[in-house]
Amino acid sequence: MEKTFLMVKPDGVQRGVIGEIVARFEKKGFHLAGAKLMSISKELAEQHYGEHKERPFFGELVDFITSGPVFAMVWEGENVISTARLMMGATNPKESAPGTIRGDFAVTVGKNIIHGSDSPESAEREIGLFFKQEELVEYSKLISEWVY
Ligand code: DAT
Ligand code: MG
Repeated sequence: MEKTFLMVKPDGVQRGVIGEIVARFEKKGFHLAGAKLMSISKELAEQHYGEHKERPFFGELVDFITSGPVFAMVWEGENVISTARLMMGATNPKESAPGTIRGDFAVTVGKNIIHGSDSPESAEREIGLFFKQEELVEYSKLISEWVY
């Protein structure tokens, strides 16, 4: 089954919306494969956001993502990568639709609450950066029969 990497950013942790965000993916029918509250080192932040290293906001982005704990997660499900991006909403909260996570909880692009992988390649890379194999749990739930 497809997996994606999602992360409640430091602003989401400080604002107390970890539970609401987890609840949205649970209620949708996706399957939680791993999760942890953690701090991100500067090195990990620079690797994670490597694709943006030439952008003018790169320094700010690294400072922000290392400014407090994050809640890192791996979720599983059919089309979970693209569906999670839809549930997150547009990168800039001024364009994210109400009903999406960023549309409901965020105001500015610098503090947009959640990260989600944007492709199968980035999901694999980001899961590998943040989680050891033994931190991902394989288990089944009877409810899956009512989702698929
Ligand atoms: P996304 O997080 O939706 O995948 P992205 O990969 O383009 O968006 O950018 C990563 C993060 O960088 C984004 O969540 C917030 C920040 N960011 C993007 N564009 C920005 C901008 N123009 N000014 C400031 N921060 C920006
Ligand atoms: Mg991105």
